[in-house]
Amino acid sequence: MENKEIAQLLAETADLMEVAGEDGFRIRSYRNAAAVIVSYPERVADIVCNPERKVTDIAGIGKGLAAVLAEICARGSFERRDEMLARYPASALELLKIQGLGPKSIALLYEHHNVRTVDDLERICREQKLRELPRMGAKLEEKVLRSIEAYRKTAGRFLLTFASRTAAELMAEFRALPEVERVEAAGSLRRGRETVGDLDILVTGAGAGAALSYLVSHPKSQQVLGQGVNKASVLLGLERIQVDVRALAQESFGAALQYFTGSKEHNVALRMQAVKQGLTLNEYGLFTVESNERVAGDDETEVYARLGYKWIPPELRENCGELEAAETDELPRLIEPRDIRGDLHMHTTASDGRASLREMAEAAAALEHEYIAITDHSKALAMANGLDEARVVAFAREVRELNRDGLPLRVFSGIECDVLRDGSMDLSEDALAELDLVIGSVHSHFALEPEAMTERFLRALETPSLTILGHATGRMLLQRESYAFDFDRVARRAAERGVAFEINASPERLDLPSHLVRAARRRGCRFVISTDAHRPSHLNNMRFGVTTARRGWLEASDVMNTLRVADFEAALKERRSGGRVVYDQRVP
Ligand code: DGT
Ligand code: CA
Ligand code: CA
Ligand code: ZN
Repeated sequence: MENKEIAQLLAETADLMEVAGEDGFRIRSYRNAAAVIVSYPERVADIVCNPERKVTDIAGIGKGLAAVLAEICARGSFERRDEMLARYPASALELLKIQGLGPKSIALLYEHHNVRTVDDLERICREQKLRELPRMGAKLEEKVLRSIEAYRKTAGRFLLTFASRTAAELMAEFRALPEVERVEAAGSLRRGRETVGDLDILVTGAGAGAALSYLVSHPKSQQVLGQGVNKASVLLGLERIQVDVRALAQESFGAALQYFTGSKEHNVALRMQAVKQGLTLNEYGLFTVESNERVAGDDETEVYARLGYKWIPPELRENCGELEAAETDELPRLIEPRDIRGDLHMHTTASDGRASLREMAEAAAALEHEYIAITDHSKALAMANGLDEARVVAFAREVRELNRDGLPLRVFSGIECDVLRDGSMDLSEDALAELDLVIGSVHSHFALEPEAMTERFLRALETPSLTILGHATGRMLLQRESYAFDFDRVARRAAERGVAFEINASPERLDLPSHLVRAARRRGCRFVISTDAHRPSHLNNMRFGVTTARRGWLEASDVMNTLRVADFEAALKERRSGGRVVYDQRVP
């Protein structure tokens, strides 16, 4: 059992105990243990099973918890959790995710109205019964209804990182089975959507049927949703992510890959084109209507070619103009991970990062970057120990010196400077001008009126030293929506000012969203793709940013950190001297 799974069992039990109004001490000790275990560097289950080791040696794990952990490792649950689940339905855990409702309110709703699910909760609010309960009111009713709406939009979806990691593990297991030939991911995962509903995996070969049996008896399978000759579906892991696996004949693999990659909208449009040409397209192949003769199927490129299209990269398959572009051979040459030569947003122990400048530089060099920018926070983020003017000036000097004495790659001095409420910068222009590069980011006052938020950005864009707008919409995937502002006005001004938009590759952000990347490109904006790493391992997230860029139709030439170090430095200098970069004329 993985640490994350153990931690989740403890945390969920603590939540249910809180609903039950139990003793706070126990609840805190479970929560504390969950936090310790989830970030513990070794597998806690291995320690529990090893007679030579004592799990109580881990700080925060006492005798009582040691017994609980032994029970979890032996049978996947523990007594306290079973008691709680006998008392409350597992769906009560879902209620805790509705913002505005605490455990006490949930207990009240359960007692008075038998509210067990989010649907129950919605009904009680609509019937205006919530307001009758002690310490609740009409305002809360409205708030809960809004929270339910937000919850439904994200419920049952997973971050792209989690989905791709889970799929990769499972696919490696399938590939290791005898007589399995091809194993490919399809669906939204293949299209690189920032969140994924379920995993769609396709398998061919004589062993494909065995892959289905393997899936339904997988140790992590929580529930089998269905098993047939050609398809099996399970809910996997404690996250209960749905996995659909299909066993296919080699001759229809290309057609199936095309069909199950979607999107649905892209497929509908493609099938209409097929019909116009006297053909039918389904997951088994492309056939003539007249004689039902197969004209394509084993290869995806051929399916597209037979319909008169160039092969379309999965990231573009959203029925947003890609078919028209593929017909006239005007698809973009999308940027690829290997085009990236540097990473321009990362933090160190100088603010809220976990590693030193040198450690980050070494990790980035190991990824074959040619350069990085160190961009710690500015002083407005006091909690993160942000830099003030004096520290910025000293830092710029330090970086100049370090570059002279043997860093593994070129380091640019930078800052992630807060854009304050009124659009002014957190640091003086004199200090900012000492640095090679300045990212302006909004980290506060998210709830401004749209007009005020737009003005805030427009004012920030006037900052002479500003190089990049960081994670411009502020969205946190599955948690927080973008704040409201007039993106188009900001993009137009950014293009005029030569300020680049960041595509923040952090899997929780992927900000800019791809549709805005595309909109900004049409306005002539430039981009950078950066990881916003707070520790060396985060530098590996670059590929998710590249995927987002691809979904926004970007080519390498749209992205500044594809430049060689000398050219990148020249571009920074040009920007500094007030010179405007001249942009290509974009095709709308
Ligand atoms: P997700 O899982 O919600 O993140 O999104 P998808 O795109 O992976 O959707 P999913 O798993 O329901 O289906 C995978 C693909 O299979 C989908 O993109 C297109 C195809 N597909 C599934 N059901 C239908 C359907 O009823 N009509 C059409 N045209 N295509 C479908
Ligand atoms: Ca899917
Ligand atoms: Ca599916
Ligand atoms: Zn930030």
